[in-house]
Amino acid sequence: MPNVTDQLKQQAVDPELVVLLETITNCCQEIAGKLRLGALTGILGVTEDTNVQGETQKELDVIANDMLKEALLGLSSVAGIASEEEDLPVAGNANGRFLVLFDPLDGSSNIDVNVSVGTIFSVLPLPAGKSGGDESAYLQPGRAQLASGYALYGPATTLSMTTGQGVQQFVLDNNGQFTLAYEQMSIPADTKEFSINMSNQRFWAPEMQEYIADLLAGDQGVRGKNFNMRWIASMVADVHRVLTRGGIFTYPWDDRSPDKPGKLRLMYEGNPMSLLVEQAGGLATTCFGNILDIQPSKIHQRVAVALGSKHEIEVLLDAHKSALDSPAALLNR
Ligand code: P6P
Repeated sequence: MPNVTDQLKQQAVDPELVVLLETITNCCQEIAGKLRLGALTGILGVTEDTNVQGETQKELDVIANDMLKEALLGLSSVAGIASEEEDLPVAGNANGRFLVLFDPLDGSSNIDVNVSVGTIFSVLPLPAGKSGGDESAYLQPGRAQLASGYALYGPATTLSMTTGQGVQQFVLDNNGQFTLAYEQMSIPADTKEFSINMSNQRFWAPEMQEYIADLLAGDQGVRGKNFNMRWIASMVADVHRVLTRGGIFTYPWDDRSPDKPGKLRLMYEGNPMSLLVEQAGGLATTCFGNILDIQPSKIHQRVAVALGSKHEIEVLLDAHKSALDSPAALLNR
């Protein structure tokens, strides 16, 4: 079966983009190796204590960040990178053509309890006249992405990726190769499974409270069918389940911080995942409009997210159509 390089070449992807995506894939393979050893690596946790070697203990997500940053900035094609772990973008090669954004280890609070975490990445073109050290170069709508994907470090380490020709899923095999497992991932249009952090229920907008209440009412309510719920609290794992068997994943606006659109980040969580979901036949919305159409204003800006099975997202959008002038809607334009 083909590996990532074979698949990208078969899709006639730009050769320099192939090398860039291979570089990310190789980093994900190294990150998987570190995670697999768990506490034995001596680099888990979130403390600044010294580890067994007497070195200052760094968070694993900082280590993953530094690995991706060093590898990508070493490519002549990369004009710059932006990361959840970096306050500002980091300029790369002055003649580079690509900008790479990533969340090096999403869900890292789950590492200490051995729950799946992931690496999320997004590739944008460098706009003419801009440099990779200039934040404004990155502020492009998600629809401009050339590629996006994630590695999921779970019972298997998988890599799901799109270059605009559907979503391919690869599995890390015993030879250290990501081997193609699914050529076209497809999200079922209907679902009976929703994914939300129910502990925030009292903070949601009324429209979201009503939409979720209808799911909970099951076949006794207006939906006329029962639903199941999942919440892994690791976006990569929850989105992977949606890509694999359908469902709706949502982290909506809530009034704990009314001036924030949502918890998740647009540029390196919302946009890359939304491109994958749309490429797999699903929908990705803020509850008020397509995530991929948002014109970003800040590199670390947040966004409300609801993504997954097309027909279920349409029910959610219908539930929100009377709230288009609400605080949540105005913040998520
Ligand atoms: P909560 C992980 O910290 C993360 O950014 C996403 O991966 C995940 O979906 C969400 O936050 C979980 O948030 O509030 O349920 O802990």
